[in-house]
Amino acid sequence: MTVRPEALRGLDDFTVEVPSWAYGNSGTRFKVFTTPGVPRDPYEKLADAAEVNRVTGRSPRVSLHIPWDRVDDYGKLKAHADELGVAIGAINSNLFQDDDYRLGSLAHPHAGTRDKAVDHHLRCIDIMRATGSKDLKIWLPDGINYAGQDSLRGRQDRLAESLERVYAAMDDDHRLLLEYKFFEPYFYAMDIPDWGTSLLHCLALGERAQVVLDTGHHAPGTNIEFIVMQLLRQNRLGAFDFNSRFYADDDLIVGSADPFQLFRIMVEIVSVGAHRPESRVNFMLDQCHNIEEKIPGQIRSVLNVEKALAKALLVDTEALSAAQRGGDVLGAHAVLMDAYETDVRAALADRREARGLPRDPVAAFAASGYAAKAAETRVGGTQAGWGA
Ligand code: LRH
Ligand code: MN
Repeated sequence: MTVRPEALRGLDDFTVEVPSWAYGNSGTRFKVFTTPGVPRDPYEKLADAAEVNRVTGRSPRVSLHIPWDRVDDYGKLKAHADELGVAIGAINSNLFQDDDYRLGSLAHPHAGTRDKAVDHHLRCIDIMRATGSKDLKIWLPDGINYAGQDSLRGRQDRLAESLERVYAAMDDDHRLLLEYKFFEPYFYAMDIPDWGTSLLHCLALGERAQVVLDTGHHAPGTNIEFIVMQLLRQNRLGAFDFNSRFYADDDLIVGSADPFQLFRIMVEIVSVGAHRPESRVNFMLDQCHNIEEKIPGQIRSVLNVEKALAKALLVDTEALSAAQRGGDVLGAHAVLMDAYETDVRAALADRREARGLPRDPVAAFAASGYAAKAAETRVGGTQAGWGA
């Protein structure tokens, strides 16, 4: 299939949001590897994220995680972001690193602990106001490890009440993005294990509560694009946390483990125009670069999402629906595979060049000397990230 430039117009205003924590050290319970030049504070994380945007022209927002990105003056951090040409994106709360939350946070049996967790979100909402962020992203790590440990229904009722208090404290132009995960850090039951549970809580809260789909948070073999379709049908797909995995929540580079799955997800997105900014679906990355260079890893991730969307935009929708209507099983499948098997890399490089961007962003970053300069100048202090 030849790639007609006009077929890729759907890429014009498409953006990806990158996570501040991808630039810090990360690892597994076995080891956290450190590398020279890793950022030591949110200011340096933003600078690294701005490098990704400089060479890809596609990632103008950076998600923050609180307290990992705590600073004394969020107005100053916003001004720094403005100077770098990026904006502060979703504010992520953190309910998974506090001893008080051993038995839960927003769903905890004790009202005092729930109050503490709700209060953390009120602080996050203040940070949204100071940074111009419109999205409060809550991944609920709560759950239990043994049958009978707590009432499954009681936890849902307490969670619903806590979420209502957070939602009520938000401004009218704020969104609450609720992320689910089928296991870890608890293993018998997570309190928001799946898209259905997140959706039910969002429907109970109101219009501005939307579901976050993290591509690493499903049981192996789950048809994720089906969930994407269903959440779009309900108008409740608020955001993606893109990454990829072979087994569990591996947080690897999106599209590296299963590029065909990413393409199938983008086909559902394009089929209803949800790739357009007005859909307000926030396409975010949520990854950790444990062994590979972090900025090149982020650049490759943004390019993988761009490439998957480009292939999805090539699907001959007329031929597809004709084959589907006609019950032409293999014909319909072939239409999709034609688009997927089309090499769009040259067309994307041409598009970048036409927009004054490097044809090869990875090579452009390598040639910039940015990494060597960071390793040279970022001496002293404590590197950000796990184990910091
Ligand atoms: C939980 C999660 C969540 C973030 C964290 C960094 O696994 O996906 O989105 O808070 O990773
Ligand atoms: Mn996530």
